[in-house]
Amino acid sequence: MRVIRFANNKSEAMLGAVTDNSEIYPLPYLDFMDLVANADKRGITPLALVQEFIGKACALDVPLERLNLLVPIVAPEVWAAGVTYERSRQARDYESTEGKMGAVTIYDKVYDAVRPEIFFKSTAARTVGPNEPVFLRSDSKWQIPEPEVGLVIDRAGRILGYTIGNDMSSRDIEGENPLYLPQAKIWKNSCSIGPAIRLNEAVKDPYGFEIVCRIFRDGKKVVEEHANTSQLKRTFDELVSYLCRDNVIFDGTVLLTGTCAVPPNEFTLEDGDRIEIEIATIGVLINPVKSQVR
Ligand code: DO4
Ligand code: MG
Repeated sequence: MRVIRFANNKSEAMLGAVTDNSEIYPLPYLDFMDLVANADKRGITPLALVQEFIGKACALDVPLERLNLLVPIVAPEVWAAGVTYERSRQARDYESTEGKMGAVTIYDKVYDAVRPEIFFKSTAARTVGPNEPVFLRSDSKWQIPEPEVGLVIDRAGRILGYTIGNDMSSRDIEGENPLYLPQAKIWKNSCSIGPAIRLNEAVKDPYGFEIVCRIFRDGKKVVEEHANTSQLKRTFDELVSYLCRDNVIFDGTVLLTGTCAVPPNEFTLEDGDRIEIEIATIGVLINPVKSQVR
């Protein structure tokens, strides 16, 4: 069972449930956290509440592809974990040593350390949803999408569901100096999440998500990378526990869990590209790429 947000024909935001048979039911809750709060009040899981509701409701007569999907949760904050996969460590070693790999880097150290890398990624105002453009930085010549599993958590650090995130990154800015990380990671429209949230209780094995990232240019596929959350160095609970430690966390925070699919080193995004990130049981997050208009 997945939860989506979509705009109805009066352009009002609605919450919806998508069953494993792709039936869509509008839900009578303001947003995802309102659904969770109602389930908590009843002492049942969000999945049980949705199932109870759709047992008495009528499915929409519109396929998912025809809905105007919105960001599935207006996350007050998006945080991200880094170097949680061997592939991310290799890519960072490459960009920070200008390809002269060999010496031990900070990325090697953080990959092996007990404490994970957790950084601030985005706010609601900088985060876009399905089909909205992600922007390129005007001062970077090497930019890529980072396809990641996103955990939707509450203030207590409960993992409520799983979504897809794109942690847009500037490889040359981060490679020049790791202290530039906030500039390599945070700018207008540099984060995308969606298209749906798969409820935690509807996920059998979160370490079995297959992630596919495709990038299209002039209608042709120019990148296709595959990865799997079984390759994660750390557990999702471990990442959430470090994020929450001695911190203030808001309901509906999203934690991106690191990238494991990196385009070839010679690749950089261009205006007009289209990024597709797919996790079969969550959906396909599609975003066009645009230069910023200054
Ligand atoms: O260390 C910098 C960022 C790492 C990251 O975003 C990732 O591994 O996904
Ligand atoms: Mg990342």
